[in-house]
Amino acid sequence: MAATYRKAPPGFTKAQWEEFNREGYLVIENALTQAEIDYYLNAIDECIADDPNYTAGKFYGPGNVVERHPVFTELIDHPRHVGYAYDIYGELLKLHISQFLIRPHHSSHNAWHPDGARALPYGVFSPKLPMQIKIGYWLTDLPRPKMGNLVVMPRSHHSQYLPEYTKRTSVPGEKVICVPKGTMTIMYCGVWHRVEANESNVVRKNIFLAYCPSWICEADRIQSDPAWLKTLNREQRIIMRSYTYGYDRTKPPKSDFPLFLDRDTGLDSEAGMYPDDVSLNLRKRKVAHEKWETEN
Ligand SMILES: O=C(O)CCC(=O)C(=O)O
Ligand SMILES: [Fe+2]
Repeated sequence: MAATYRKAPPGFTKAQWEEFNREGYLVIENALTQAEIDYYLNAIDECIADDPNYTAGKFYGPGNVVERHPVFTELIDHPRHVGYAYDIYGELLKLHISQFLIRPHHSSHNAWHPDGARALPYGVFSPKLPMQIKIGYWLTDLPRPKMGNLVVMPRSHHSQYLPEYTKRTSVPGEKVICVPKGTMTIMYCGVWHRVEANESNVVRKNIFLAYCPSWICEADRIQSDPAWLKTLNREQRIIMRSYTYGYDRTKPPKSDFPLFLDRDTGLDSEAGMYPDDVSLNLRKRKVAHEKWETEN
């Protein structure tokens, strides 16, 4: 069968990777056109229209929205962002969580925390790299603080402790993310963050998609609906990692390789690393940051 595999879409530039690693987050303005913003806002409206769990004026943040609306399904492997996640998790890429968040005036909001495991954080095992990243699409203008903004503590992603953990207090050095609609953010899971109170009359709306390696547990599902999985393209289905045998998450079946071809070489593996008889699912492939490291 002729290979119909896709090349990995674009991801981090080296400068973006350095900034992301240094600061713990990245802000990319003008990632969405107005038409795309409206497209996503409309999908949120369609989801909440018949949702008994949604109450106007209250915080709402359902998970697994990729399974809920075809517009969000498209985001699983959307070429606007999936290359960034692929640059980190490579052939074992998995969707960790998909959410849209609605944060109206004076709605509940969270306190300082890092994402991921708390009692034994990911950073203990992975002090150099994020075990989870969160892509944010911002659908409403957030020009100033106190609009339900995401607040991060830059450069805190390698710290296991923050004195203000579980508190909502403002901390010197914190960065209130004030961005125009259409902005995309990428957050390192270990970075300490909280959410501002929303004292404005703007209802903050955004989408989050987190990615992780296949062997980290998913956050918003155990398995996906098999009938829904059948409607997905190959890459989307793989990225959902809806395996029935547990260890497949760690060692996915042969048919799930390659997820993508190398964006530069167009190849499914690196030449000269293994004898020909070692199959693709058993071959380690370098991810982008490993390649940059060897360049230095
Ligand atoms: O809504 C936000 O800006 C961040 C929410 C958050 O911290 C989380 O979902 O883990
Ligand atoms: Fe969080």
